[in-house]
Amino acid sequence: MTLEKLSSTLQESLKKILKLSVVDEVTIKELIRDIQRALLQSDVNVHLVLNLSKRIEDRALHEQIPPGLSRKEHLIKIVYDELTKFLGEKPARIPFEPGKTNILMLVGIQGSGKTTTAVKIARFLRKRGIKSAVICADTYRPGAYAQIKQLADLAGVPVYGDENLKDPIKIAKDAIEKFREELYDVLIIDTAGRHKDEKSLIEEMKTLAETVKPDHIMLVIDGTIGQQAMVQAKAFNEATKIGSIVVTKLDGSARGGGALSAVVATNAPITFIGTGEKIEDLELFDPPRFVGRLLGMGDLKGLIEKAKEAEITISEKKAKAILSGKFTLEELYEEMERLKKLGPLGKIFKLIPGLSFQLDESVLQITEERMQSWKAIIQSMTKEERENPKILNASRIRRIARGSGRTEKEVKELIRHFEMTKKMLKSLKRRHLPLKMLEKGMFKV
Ligand SMILES: Nc1nc2c(ncn2[C@@H]2O[C@H](COP(=O)(O)OP(=O)(O)OP(=O)(O)O)[C@@H](O)[C@H]2O)c(=O)[nH]1
Ligand SMILES: [Mg+2]
Repeated sequence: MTLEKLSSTLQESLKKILKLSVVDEVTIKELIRDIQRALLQSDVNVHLVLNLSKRIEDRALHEQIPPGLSRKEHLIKIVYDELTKFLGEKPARIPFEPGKTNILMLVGIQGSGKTTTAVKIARFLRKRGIKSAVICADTYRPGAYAQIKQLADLAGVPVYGDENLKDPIKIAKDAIEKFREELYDVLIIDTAGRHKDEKSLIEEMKTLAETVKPDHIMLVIDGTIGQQAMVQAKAFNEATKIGSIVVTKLDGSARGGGALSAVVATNAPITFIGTGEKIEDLELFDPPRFVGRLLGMGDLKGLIEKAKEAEITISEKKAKAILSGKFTLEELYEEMERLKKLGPLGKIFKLIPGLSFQLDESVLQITEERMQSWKAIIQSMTKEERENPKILNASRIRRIARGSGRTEKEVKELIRHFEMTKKMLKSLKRRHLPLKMLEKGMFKV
């Protein structure tokens, strides 16, 4: 079961609960069985699943329901709480100590995403004012230096490597000396993934770590590999103390559960997750947010943070107004223009609480061309029309079409789109429990 499927299955199970008029012991047990099945099929380790479900069951059956909450709300909150506890309750921290050159070493098997992640992390840190560079200590993979150089150049990240040297230790030492003199804050060492066999790979990592003495070792795990993740994590952890884990490829078809079990196996937290092939597809791992998304609750904070990164401001007030369906045509346009700059709209909309529950795909198919056309149409409207599109009758539509050089069909399409978006958001506001819980401040936003 992929992460996406896990997410929709969990959402389905919770929706089933929301529809019931009474929640009793039978329904609680049924929900727990649904959750167990979904987690097992996503490769989460069986012992972990049993522990987790036992805790949910105990609390759901015996805990007193806090005042102001219905039994259903309480049950959903327990599921959310326990899943969050399982992954760590606080957002990850960047392993970085100011005032010195921090050395971060990435390890992991072939193709797990080390090279890509090294550059992604360096870029992530540089964006936050932390002077970072990458070091190519992979002397096995043909063209390893060329690969990392190309990625690093693209991201504006300094890189050190030597194609002619076969000794990763010498390369790492030279690079560290050079960058230390230049007062770098963080150096990220990309290491080899391919070797004669896994044993000799782990042996090389051990020697490298003993000589270079990194401040922090990150294990990079491919989020699509399932149960093997736990075995791999254990093997690396025995050789070199793993400080934290990066789970890559948590986009598309990732099962994710195996990687999540690896977290528990090594007792190391996840610091970052990779969510795509592009250099900016990296997120600091935030368990409450992750679980919120998994359960379809989305996260307002995620949206606002993303907006910040793209240097566009969406105020929390505005985001809430949009979510409550209180916005005018003009505002809809402005928001879309902003959101468009943040990358694929679909990705952004997924961050909005509850929206992933009932997303109408056509709402997201907004091309540059359509935006241009809408801009012209909105500009041809009177203030009154923009604020209250209900008054748009046939003759007004004809006038607007003529004034904007667009067809009447396009004008109608915009109005329909607006109404649909508004309706969708309103119905969410009315029916969507998690959103209500968000407002009550039950989730950290
Ligand atoms: N979709 C997706 N692809 C990723 C992600 N991270 C890495 N990849 C892809 O995975 C493949 C392997 O990534 P690399 O960074 O070369 O992996 P590596 O661990 O350095 O590989 P070796 O050096 O051969 O051990 C590349 O095609 C990357 O584009 C991710 O988060 N999402
Ligand atoms: Mg590599």
